[in-house]
Amino acid sequence: MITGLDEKLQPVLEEVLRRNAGEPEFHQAVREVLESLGRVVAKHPDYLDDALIERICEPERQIIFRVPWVDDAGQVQINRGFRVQFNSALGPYKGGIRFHPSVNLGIIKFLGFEQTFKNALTGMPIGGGKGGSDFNPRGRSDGEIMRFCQSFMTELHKHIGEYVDVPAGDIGVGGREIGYMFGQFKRLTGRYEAGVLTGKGLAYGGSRARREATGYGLAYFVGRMLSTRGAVFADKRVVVSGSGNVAIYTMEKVDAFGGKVVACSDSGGYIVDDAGVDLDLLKEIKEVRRERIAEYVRSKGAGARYIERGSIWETPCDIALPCATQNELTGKDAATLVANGVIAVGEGANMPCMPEAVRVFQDAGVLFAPGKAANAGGVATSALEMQQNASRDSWTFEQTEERLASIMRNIHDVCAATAEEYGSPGDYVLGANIAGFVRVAEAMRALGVI
Ligand code: NDP
Ligand code: 2IT
Repeated sequence: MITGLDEKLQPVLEEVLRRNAGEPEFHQAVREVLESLGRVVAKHPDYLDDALIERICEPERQIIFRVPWVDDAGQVQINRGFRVQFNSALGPYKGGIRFHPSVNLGIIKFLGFEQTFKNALTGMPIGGGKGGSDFNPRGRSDGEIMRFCQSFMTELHKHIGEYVDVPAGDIGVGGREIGYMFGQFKRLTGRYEAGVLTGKGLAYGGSRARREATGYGLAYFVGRMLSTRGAVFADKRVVVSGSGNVAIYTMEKVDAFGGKVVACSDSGGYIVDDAGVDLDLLKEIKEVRRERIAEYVRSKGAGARYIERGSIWETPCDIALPCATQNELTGKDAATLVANGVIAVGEGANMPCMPEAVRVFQDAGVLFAPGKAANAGGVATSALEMQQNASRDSWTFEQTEERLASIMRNIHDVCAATAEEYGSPGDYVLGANIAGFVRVAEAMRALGVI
């Protein structure tokens, strides 16, 4: 007997655990969604028909391949590449590519599963997928990154396309890597198929505001969530973990909303700057020089401090925004945040809060925004990039950001309304899981048993 799960969904989870052995992150993601679905099947038992939920938990296709490349010393290196095409009921598979040494099949499956519901929540015609490699980009030269990306795409190009599967960035994959991958796709296929990848540079078919979209979208979502309690970002102390794409543009929008970001991190440690993190300096260190966060304190001088390792969540704050990676915020961290008076938590990363942490926040009445709703602005703007590519158009920054803001308002309101409809007002986890599920399930049902 699995606790917290509706009796009728027990065999579904048991089967997922059995046939996906050794994939704890995938188990965690599936379990969290199934826990929310108990109320759906109680109201609409027909969702139990035709193994619909079992099919949603099984990826449509999983591709694993060898990625050989030559490093600067002339040595041959081997990595493993993945693309999991999870669900195409709503549109072509869509989701990022992650380059990080921790990548394995279970990680990519958890991300593809989450992506399916996230993409459904955007209301745009995109299915769910994810890819990546256990390649570690840290310390690699531009030439090595390029050769790796070219080798990765040499296999991946057989499986993607504007109407098939549209990858983008994620951890370790930003504008530079997307450029190298698009270049190799174009060379291999002889086609300028701009809509095959998103997150492209503005020089060759990218969308304005895509780089900013995940972080800005998170700030819009959390801002609207705060407003349900009459609160605002202005004058709040905010802690943002990570210092990559999502973290930096979250900080930029929080700043614009009048909040004060006092801490951020990378995998080596975190910095605290009570005067407010200097974003120009942070961008210079992270985006241009590609250095470690410790460098911030050396460049900034007095006032800022660096804490090697340790938990960034010990920094007292009103609002916490985890934007680094999965399971980075434990139950103990959540208890510390609650003790320090946190009022809202928003997930910029995918599944950064461990299940115990989510329970601690919800039991304490802290506003909690789950990643599949709160960080959907990135993929939503990717879909806007696909629209611009398809119509051979290019929109202004303001126009694109306005669309993003309206999509985030809509996702927030759909999650809130769904939570209310299912008897738990203010439970955004339940609202996001149910609203995402219903959209995917309805499309799958209409398409027959496929
Ligand atoms: P980046 O590679 O730009 O930045 C990642 C940041 O997180 C870096 O500061 C990195 O530190 C830190 N980090 C990564 N792995 C770990 C780890 N194992 N332990 C501690 N810190 C770590 O990635 P993104 O900003 O694009 O992605 C961050 C999160 O947001 C991920 O969960 C991603 O899936 C999610 N996301 C991204 C979207 C996007 O559009 N890019 C959209 C929606 C969600 P270091 O440099 O030391 O490794
Ligand atoms: O997790 C995510 O939503 C992303 N990494 C962005 C995916 C995309 O296709 O833009």
